[in-house]
Amino acid sequence: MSKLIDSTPRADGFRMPGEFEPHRQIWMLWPQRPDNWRLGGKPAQRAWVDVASAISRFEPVTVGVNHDQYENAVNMLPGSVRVVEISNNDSWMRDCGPSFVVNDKGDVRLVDWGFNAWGGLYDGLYFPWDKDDLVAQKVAQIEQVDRYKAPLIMEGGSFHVDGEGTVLTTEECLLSPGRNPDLTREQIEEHLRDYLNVEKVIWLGKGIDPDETNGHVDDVACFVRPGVVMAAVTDDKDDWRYELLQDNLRRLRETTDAKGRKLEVITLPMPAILEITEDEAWGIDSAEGTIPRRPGDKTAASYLNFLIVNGGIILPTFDDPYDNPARGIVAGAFPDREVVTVPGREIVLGGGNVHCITQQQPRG
Ligand code: KQY
Repeated sequence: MSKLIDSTPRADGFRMPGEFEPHRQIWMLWPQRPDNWRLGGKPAQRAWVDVASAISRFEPVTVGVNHDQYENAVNMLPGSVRVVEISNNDSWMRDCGPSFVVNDKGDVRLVDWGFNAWGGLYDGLYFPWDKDDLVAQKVAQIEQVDRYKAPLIMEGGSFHVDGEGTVLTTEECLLSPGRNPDLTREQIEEHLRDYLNVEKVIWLGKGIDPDETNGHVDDVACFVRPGVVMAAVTDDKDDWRYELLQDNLRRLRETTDAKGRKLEVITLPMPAILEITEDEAWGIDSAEGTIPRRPGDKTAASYLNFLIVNGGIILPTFDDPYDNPARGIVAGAFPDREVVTVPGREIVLGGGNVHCITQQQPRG
């Protein structure tokens, strides 16, 4: 049975673990919507198979899928992947899915955030999003874990925790008018404290995709382990992202975490700005209420959008000269994990990457 708990993780002694802590499994959602994924989602489905196969080398994977794609997903995915029917509007499990929390006894519960497709009717990316908004509740039922409903519109890609009381996020996203316009910064911080059980909120400024997620942090910074963060940078002063990435770097170098530690910051280069080609844009259906994709549109390609799994890292690459240097830096930062690369272009055409399409469930 999964109960809705009328309390908060903080009050009950639950905390969200860092992504680098041991997992029970990874959750994903199967892509299919033709106004976001080109050619009816077929190339994206192949990319999902690559990602799910790479993860299953390290830990179990469950993929939620709409009724009409159930059989296809079962046939395309490796037999080791569990496929369950979860109706959804699109495939961003990081964002519409739950955030799991654990206590010292090993119990696991989850937090169900409000989801409004990255900005609702203000600047959201599609309408409706009602199926996505039920995904966390369905995961709770499937896993039989109790659920907290947070009074906050927020996506999993908009924050990272260190598991020791610190959360990293961006002002651009969490203070955006399309999410919680009635809440002050202080009230948002209070909710983060209560539902993630953290003491310290580190506010970065901006992310690299203002029109997509309003600047999710998971493209620009993450925790490697408590006290150590990785931050995306570019050397190219003509790149529009240069200044905002430098600003984030300054903030990280100047701050301390919940334990009072100064952060060690490892920098990771960005790939060159990756644009949608005419051919790629042609394959995407145009639909009212969905932001159009045009040739020349810039994507949010970033190596930082990798996923940490048990014993491994799943790193997107882009046929870019920085692919190998980035791989080397990530491998050096995580010496006990094997870095497995997957092609990231097809996923980023839809607006995110490996981290955005996955959600970890801690072992507890
Ligand atoms: O977390 C993400 N990067 C999701 C982006 C959603 C894009 C929808 N087209």
